[in-house]
Amino acid sequence: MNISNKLCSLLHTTESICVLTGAGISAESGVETFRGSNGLWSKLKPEELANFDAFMRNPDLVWEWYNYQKKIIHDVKPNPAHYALAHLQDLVKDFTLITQNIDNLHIRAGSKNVLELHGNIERSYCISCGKSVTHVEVTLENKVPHCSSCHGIIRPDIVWFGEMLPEGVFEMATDAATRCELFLSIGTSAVVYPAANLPLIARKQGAYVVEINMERTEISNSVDETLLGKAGEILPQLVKMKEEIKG
Ligand code: BJW
Ligand code: ZN
Repeated sequence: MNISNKLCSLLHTTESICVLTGAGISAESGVETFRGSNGLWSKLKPEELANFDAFMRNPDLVWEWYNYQKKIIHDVKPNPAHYALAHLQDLVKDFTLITQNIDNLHIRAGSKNVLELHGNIERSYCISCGKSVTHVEVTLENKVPHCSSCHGIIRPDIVWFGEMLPEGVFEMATDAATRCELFLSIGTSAVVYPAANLPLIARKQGAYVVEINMERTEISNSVDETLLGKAGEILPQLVKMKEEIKG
């Protein structure tokens, strides 16, 4: 792995790291990414699934899709990139992990206080009374689950296009991006806002911003360093370097 002297010396000294992850970090676990030639959305149109109007038009179809996704996610395991980040949280005083992923794999790997910008497929809530539900029974005959309190329709706790991010979460993410010394943007195409603003906010506030991705992205020209390759190979090496420094 080729890293700059600047990144090497920052790894030595920094006690403040903020990380943003996207679908690419889970690719090596077997979860498909969204964009790109083999991404989920090369086969499915996001506008038919990933917005509230689409859900209200055809909740059966949307639930069928998320149940299928849930099963895939349930059957996969965190990969070395998830575990490396879970370990990194113990090596610095100020560590924040922000994810756009809904797959719960960071938490399963042992990461704590994860800021989930786009929700979590393990949770659902009632669109009428807001009650949150952790386990929904969805049968084939009755695909749309209903609330046990008010009989309203239950929806997955996932942030679709045009929806606000969970209250307070983006603010905490912005705070962490603003105060960190090193910001890592990992496995995200950086095209979805407001998440894509976080690396830019961090850089504006003086952080050193490093991107880890298989290919260059929308923000490659705006970051300090791009490490091209698999997150599952690069991250364990970076974290090992930090660990060795700590002794
Ligand atoms: C690897 C790898 C390996 C592969 N190692 N790397 C016009 C301009 C600007 C903004 C907007 C606009 N029109 C609308 C908006 C706002 C909109 C938006 O950003 N749209 C853009 C797409 C244009 N944003 C919103 O609507 C957000 N809300 C909002 O703004 O609220 C305020 C508001 C409210 C009301 C009105 C107006 C404003 C909400 C966004 C919610 C996003 N939700 C989704 C869908 C979830 C549904 C589902 O899961 O099924 O979340 S979209 C989808 O994209 C998902 C992801 O979290 C998100 C980001 O994708 P990500 O993670 O970057 O994945 P990919 O696939 O794109 O990239 C993977 C990368 O990994 C690639 O680069 C690979 O190379 C790399 N990779 N293997 C390392 N092994
Ligand atoms: Zn209800």
